[in-house]
Amino acid sequence: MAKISIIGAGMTGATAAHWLAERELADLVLVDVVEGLPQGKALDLLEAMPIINKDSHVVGSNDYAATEGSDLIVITAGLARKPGMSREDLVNTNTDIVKKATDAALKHSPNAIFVILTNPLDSMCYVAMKAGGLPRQRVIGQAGILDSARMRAFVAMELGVSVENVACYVLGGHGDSMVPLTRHSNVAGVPLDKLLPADKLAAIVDRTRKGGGEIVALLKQGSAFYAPAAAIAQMAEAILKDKNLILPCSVYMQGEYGLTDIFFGVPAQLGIKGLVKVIEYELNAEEKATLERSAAEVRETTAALKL
Ligand code: TXD
Repeated sequence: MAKISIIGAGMTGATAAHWLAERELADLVLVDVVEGLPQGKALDLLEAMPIINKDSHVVGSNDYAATEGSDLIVITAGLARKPGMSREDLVNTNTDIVKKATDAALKHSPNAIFVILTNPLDSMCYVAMKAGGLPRQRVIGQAGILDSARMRAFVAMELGVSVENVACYVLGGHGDSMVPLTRHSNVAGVPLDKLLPADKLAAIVDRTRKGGGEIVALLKQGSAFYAPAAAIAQMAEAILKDKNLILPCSVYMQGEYGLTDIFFGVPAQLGIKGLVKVIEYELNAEEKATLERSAAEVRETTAALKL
């Protein structure tokens, strides 16, 4: 059985464990700094396995020794912004957390692939890659699957079709400047702009861009976790089953889309070694300009990192 360790047993970490346990894909380890939290959630999840007839093994620990020999390390550890905390404070704190988590996890799993969720996502991927001295194949950030899934959900609702028929592609940084590619998105092969009037399509794009904020405003505390965690499970399955599945993920740019030295959301083919390759769409001038704006934002945050 493969082994996945999830660092950070909060809302997204524990929910990812839940989705993963249902897939019976790997043995699971939850790690957190809070005493008892990963142990309690892991035990509760383990006790659910007889009910759903799955043999996923789940343990929780405050010690990285439990992660020994993991194939995949998922980092969700981090703090959310608290009142009085600037975005910069948050970046510095999470940089420190992600750096230490990467180091500690690597000591016990020197060959693991890293999937990052902690925000600001694209910059935290950069931190993990640099801190671990990892090749780009082994650090992949989750953002695009979630953003694309939101857009798919909104299109399916608007048109009254199955989500299975809706393919949407959202590229770019994980922020309000993300780039929903409406021209490439379609329903059963029919481009979205043939199915939806321009104003409806624009409203869907806008709601997608603000999708994270919509959930935060409703929850009042914390942020989305079901969908981000489901995205982690999909990435883990693509990697561990060596599916060569193409998913929108944040990966380190080496010239693709004219971008270098930042993590950025692009269609990425995932297999057993992590990133196989980046898929490049032909973009028109307007799409290129939107992508460049998004890249500039990511570049700015990444350049300000205290590594
Ligand atoms: O799509 C995406 N990339 C995002 C990202 C979608 C949802 C959430 N996104 C970000 O993930 C969010 O902005 C945060 O930066 C992380 C985790 O979000 P989550 O909602 O899971 O936060 P929680 O519930 O606060 O959980 C974080 C846990 C919590 O239990 C802390 O005790 C733990 O992280 N934590 C640590 N664990 C291990 N090691 C260290 N150092 C540590 N510090 C905090």
